[in-house]
Amino acid sequence: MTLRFGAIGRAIAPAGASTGTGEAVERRDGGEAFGGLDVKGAVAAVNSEIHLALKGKDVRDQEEIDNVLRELDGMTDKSRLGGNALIATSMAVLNAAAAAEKIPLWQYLGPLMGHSDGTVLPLPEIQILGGGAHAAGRVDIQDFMVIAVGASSFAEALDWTAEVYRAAGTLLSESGRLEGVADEGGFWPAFDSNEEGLDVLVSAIEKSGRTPGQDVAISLDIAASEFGAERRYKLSRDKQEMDSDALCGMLVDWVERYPIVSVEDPLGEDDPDGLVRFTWAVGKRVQVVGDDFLVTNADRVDAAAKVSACNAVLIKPNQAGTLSETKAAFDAAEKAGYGAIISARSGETEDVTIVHLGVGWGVKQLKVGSFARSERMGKWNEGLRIAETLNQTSGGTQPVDGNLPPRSSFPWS
Ligand code: 2PG
Ligand code: MG
Repeated sequence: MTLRFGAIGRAIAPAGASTGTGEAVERRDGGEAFGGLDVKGAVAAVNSEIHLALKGKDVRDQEEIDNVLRELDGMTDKSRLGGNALIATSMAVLNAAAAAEKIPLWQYLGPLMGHSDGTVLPLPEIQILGGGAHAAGRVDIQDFMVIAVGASSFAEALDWTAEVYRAAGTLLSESGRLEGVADEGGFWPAFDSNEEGLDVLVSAIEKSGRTPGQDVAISLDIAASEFGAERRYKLSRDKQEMDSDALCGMLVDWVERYPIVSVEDPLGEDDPDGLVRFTWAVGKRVQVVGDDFLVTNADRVDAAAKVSACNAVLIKPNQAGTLSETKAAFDAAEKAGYGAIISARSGETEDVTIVHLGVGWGVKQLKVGSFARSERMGKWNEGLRIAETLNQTSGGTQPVDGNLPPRSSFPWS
């Protein structure tokens, strides 16, 4: 996006391997080239139709521009021009607006969106082991993550997690269970059961010198839609097929026995009753996050809040298709008293816009995969740079506050 006076905004659309069916549709070319995954059609849409529709518009009016994009596409699922074409444009517009003001995007967003400058740095949620669709189903559970709930700053949370990641790598390779790294940089493990992942996390946290639950706690993305449909779930690693109640029971048991503070997509996107039951069972103690179920959609967040399905929402801009709709989903979460986590995708790029959205909008948690691979590290590093600027301004250390209480009273705490 080039403005009349020369400012430039640039953005790249990410892609997900485990997508919710309600997401904005990503437009791919199909056919032979690149296994059908080429995006020449979406790029052509940006350079022709979208270009013509936006020419002469004021980039400071993000909502107006996003409305133009939505109406131009004309489909509720954004499949005509492509959710990838729309979100890249929408983010480029915002980046151009900040560039025109010659200030970083997070700073531009603060006053514009009614947040005071950088009062919050999001608490990092970092993957240690990758599974599910990100590791060819090597374990059924998709993300085994940690959250440094006891850390007092963004930098400290990263330091602690780096040590946990290193400890997990050592534990896995020493026991012959390390096969490589998965899509988001977490270790690709050779486990005989899903629960082994939880044991490795607890051991890794301890090995790194931290107290599980108090300093560093566990967070899981079950991504249950990937191994279940119509309330039947097939856990290949455990050689078990379960109904909704049984899976719910297994996860509640894990919450009882392990220092878990957050569980994402515990049941399938087509199992709202299961999600309500799980939230009733553990929602007071842990964060229950809707990703595939809520797909960054304000209406879905409103509807979920009415029946208490989940108590937090994952915010992924490309699920919504425009930034205004992404913000609306976040606002709906705030209104409902739901937690929010701004998140990258498994198919990521060097684009760091989401980190700025997190700080600028005041989203309290940030999920961008593991502590490896530059498309991930670029985002953690951007957070560090923002934290440094804030520290210089305030003359102190900017705290992180993920609104996640630690968990205690486990045998090891
Ligand atoms: C998720 C994301 C990130 P994907 O499910 O939360 O872990 O994965 O981009 O494949 O949907
Ligand atoms: Mg998810």
